[in-house]
Amino acid sequence: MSINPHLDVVTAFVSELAQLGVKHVCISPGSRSTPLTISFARHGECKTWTLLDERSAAFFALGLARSSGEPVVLVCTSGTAAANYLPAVVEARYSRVPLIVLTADRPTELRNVGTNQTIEQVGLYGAHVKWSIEMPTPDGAKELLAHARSTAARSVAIALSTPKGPVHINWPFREPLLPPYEVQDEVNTQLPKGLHIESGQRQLTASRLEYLAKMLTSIENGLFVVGPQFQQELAAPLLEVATRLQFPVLADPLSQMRAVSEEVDLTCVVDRYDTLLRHSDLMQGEIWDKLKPDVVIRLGQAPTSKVLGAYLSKLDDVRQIVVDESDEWRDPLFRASELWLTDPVILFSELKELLPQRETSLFAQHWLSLNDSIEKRQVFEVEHIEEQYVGEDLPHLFEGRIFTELARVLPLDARLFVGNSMPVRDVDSFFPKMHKSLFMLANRGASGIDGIVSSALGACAGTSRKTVLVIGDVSFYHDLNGLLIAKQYQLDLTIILVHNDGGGIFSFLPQATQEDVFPYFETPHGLEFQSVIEMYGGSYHQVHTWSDFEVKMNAAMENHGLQVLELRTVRALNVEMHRKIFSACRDVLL
Ligand code: TPP
Repeated sequence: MSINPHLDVVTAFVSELAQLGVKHVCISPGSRSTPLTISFARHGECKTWTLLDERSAAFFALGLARSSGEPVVLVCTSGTAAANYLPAVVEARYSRVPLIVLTADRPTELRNVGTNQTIEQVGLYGAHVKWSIEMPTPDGAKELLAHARSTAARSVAIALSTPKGPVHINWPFREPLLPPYEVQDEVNTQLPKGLHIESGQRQLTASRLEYLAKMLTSIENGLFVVGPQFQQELAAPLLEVATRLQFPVLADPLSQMRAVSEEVDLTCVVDRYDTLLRHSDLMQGEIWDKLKPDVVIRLGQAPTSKVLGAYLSKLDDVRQIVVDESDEWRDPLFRASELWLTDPVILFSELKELLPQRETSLFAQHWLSLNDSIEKRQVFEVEHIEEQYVGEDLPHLFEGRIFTELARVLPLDARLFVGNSMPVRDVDSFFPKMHKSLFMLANRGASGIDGIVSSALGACAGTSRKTVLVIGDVSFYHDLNGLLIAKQYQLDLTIILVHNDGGGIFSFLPQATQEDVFPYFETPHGLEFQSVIEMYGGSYHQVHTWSDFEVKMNAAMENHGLQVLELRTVRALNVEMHRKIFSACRDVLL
């Protein structure tokens, strides 16, 4: 037995994680976590990321795990270090991202007795983790090696089982944590390694599938609504089913069904529902009847568009089916009449083989031709709205146009990360459906404006694909710390910073009319970000026109490192432009 028992147990744990294919570990500095840090650093099979700020580290791990679909490990010391993981753990829980959170702790005898840097860590993340366990304090007992291996395997299995999500393992370590010692041979030789985990997705039986295929074929007017979901492979089978059935698909930009490869049929995709449905006063009489479905089939998280949510709520006499791989209740509208608890990729891949091609559908034509007319009008308005402000001494780039421009200039297979607040709403309203495969990401599990820079850096860390983040200035400010990761690891992230000096979204809300209290919401800060960006080794460019934007974006796609393109906009003007564009599109409905 070694003099110091920690490393044997932790090494057994770490080597089991590596055997099971864990590739990335994000380590923040601290003394109590020394056995974990040494073990990961020396083991050599996992890529280690040294990240100073635990809050940012956890969001980075989240971005990395979401974009790869594989579990990422976090390691930190005891105390508030562990508490700083909470926001990202919450996001991971609600957006189903696999994280393995390892927090170091003092042994039980040193808790609740006034010991320094010791807080209640057992169960720290509450219901926001799928599983949590406290390890026994390593004491040299050989059985703990087997337990450590088994726990590592179990943490991977649970993080990856449906629905994916975070797990927490609290590690008590008794001093001395050092000096360094040799790992005993028996850790590597005498125990079973690499537990094989056989697991499957939920699947329906052949007879149920046949029944559903018949049932779907008998529906005249069906409508798909696909909210945020991050399986790119769902687009092809689902859109094929939609084409066969002639069911329109209202596709959230985060559904991965707006920007797809050439071979995927986009005919049924409706991308302008947010503009169409916001005119709820016109949604009655003839238009309402023409667009009203007999059945709605919903997938993914709740759609980004508020007006789409309101529309679905209004369809309270319509049969609504929720398809989900897990039995978490994805029905915030309480309108579901059926739940199909099955893996959507498998379901639609199998269904498409069973469905005949429907010739035409008047219902689909109504949706798609209206979508077409709105799109034409909206594209025209977006291109011309700024002309109304020429001559005014204000920056007047229209924030929504970022996404029509990006649709053109983003290279094939790029990743587009959108910040919460207006970026995610603008991508919904203005990003067109197109044949160019892109991966669209955002933190929509809990929709925080924190940690977005770090999450986007995590998303670009695991790939050679170009990654672009669109973010508001308040969200950018919130996560300035995250920029260090770009400098440390020379990550190629291009950030489009929409600087309207405050929370622009609040100017759209009724709070904007309450002048005395509005400053509590809009929070202008007067910050200039150039020097901070440069401090982190980034290059900063202001953009003044759209041709300038294109030139700088193209250059950014060629260059390396952190690049920030800043657009200065004016909150009040931005609201006015959005309203003018939406109201011009209203004419299409009259
Ligand atoms: N704090 C967190 C952590 N998350 C939140 N979602 C909020 C507060 C509430 N919130 C939503 S949007 C927003 C705030 C404070 C303003 C964001 O401003 P900015 O990032 O500049 O984007 P803009 O509204 O200008 O598009």
